[in-house]
Amino acid sequence: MAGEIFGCRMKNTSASPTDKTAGQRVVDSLECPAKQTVSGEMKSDLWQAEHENQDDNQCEYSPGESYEQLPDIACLEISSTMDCMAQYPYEDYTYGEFVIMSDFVATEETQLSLSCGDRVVLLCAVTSDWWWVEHNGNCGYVPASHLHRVSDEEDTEDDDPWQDEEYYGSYKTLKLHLEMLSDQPRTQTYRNVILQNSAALKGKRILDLGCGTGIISFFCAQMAQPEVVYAVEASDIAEQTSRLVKENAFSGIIKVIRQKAEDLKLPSKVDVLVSEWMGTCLVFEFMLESVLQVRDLWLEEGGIMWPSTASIHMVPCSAEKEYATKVLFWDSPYGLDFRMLKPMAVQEFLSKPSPDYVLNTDDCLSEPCVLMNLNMKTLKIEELEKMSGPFTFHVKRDGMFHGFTTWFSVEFQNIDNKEHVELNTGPFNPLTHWKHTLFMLDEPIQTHRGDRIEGSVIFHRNPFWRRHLSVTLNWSVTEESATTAHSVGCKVFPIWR
Ligand code: 6LC
Repeated sequence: MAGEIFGCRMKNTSASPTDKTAGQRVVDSLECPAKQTVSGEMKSDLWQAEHENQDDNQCEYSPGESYEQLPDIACLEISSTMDCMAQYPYEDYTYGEFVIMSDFVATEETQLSLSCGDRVVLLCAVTSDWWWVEHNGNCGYVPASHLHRVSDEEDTEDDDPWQDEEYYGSYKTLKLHLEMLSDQPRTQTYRNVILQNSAALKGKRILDLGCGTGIISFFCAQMAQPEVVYAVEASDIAEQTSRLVKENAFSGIIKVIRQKAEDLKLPSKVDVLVSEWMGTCLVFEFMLESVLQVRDLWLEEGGIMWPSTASIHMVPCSAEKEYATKVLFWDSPYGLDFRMLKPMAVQEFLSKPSPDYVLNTDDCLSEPCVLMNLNMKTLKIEELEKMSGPFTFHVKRDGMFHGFTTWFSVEFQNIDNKEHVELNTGPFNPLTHWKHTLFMLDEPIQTHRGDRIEGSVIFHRNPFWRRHLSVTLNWSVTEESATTAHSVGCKVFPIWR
């Protein structure tokens, strides 16, 4: 499902607690002391995440530089840190328990190296970026961006990191199913896969995970002659799917199972596991985990996974209109000087990606690249925790570099031959309901033909909110003849918690 549905209509509910001016500066280290904090409830209908990005989350200094500004509290008694807290303006960040969102390797003696999932106690929010914490009796600085509060709510037993109620609740009405079914490139691709493999599917046992209204199962029953299709669906829409199966006289083949795939019990393993599990940035929603679990439990050795592979693509791009309407707007609305609001605008509008972006191919500054390629037969669930890929782009024309756009593609390997069917959601293919995802820099960079844009992307799965992730982008821009970059930056984008 596209980001538009799951969590993409975010609201920023608070302004930055600091008056720090946004915008990237050249940094001499790619370690990102970005800051992202989140709170709030899921809004059930559109599955909105309510975020509070308390600060701009783009690097604008080197860790060394910021460290020098930190008070030397290494020698403070813990008991005095409450006084310390009172002196600092980060009231939201009171003494309390936090979890480490992604690995942090200390580069200074006063910092603590911590691993994703470690729990720490915040002793003092010293600056907006560096917090003083305690972990197993040791104290040290950690970038605030790596911390996520363990609220009382999150501690309670009935708090669900998978947000199943909201998640499945959003699939119980027709709205999202209409959007998915109306997406021709998506739905026709699945249809083509079944059609091309109809002979090979004869007598096969098929499992359609997250069948929704059952469209893929219907294609199988209509165009192939499988032994059985298990149509597994956890949301209430399954009731309608059962009625549709009866109405269309496929009860002999399609067995609707209203259950979470994780709780599935089948009489035997299946030959084919088909699912449409892809979300914003491919993995958001992490329905992929359910698919992998079911693969490991219920797919025959040598069975077919559809999709068989998935790739994440990216390109650096100009986004003049986005930048003009969201940031440059504040230069002189109605002839007035509103420039002082620009840092706030950057914080409010550019700290999260735009999941409904439609990239015009003319705005691509280079050829796109594949960041990551996942093999559905071999991918392990643990590998979803942190996924990364490097990139090198060769700028093909002069232009403003406003950010990066990502999309995904999936391939379906044919059963009987080496051919495959592809669904590519990118700007060079027909638009799908997933659209494209734009990640904007705080400030655009003028680039020229021949420049190199290099760096890496890291997807960190949220250790609490299991359907969410953050995307860390590190980049440098180097002129054709130069050996050192003229611009380096880093930014962390939550999707959506
Ligand atoms: C597809 C989502 C559908 O899959 C939607 O109807 C949802 O209720 C169902 N679904 C998701 N996870 C499971 C699961 N673990 N067990 C059973 N049904 C599930 C569109 N979403 C994406 N393509 N991302």
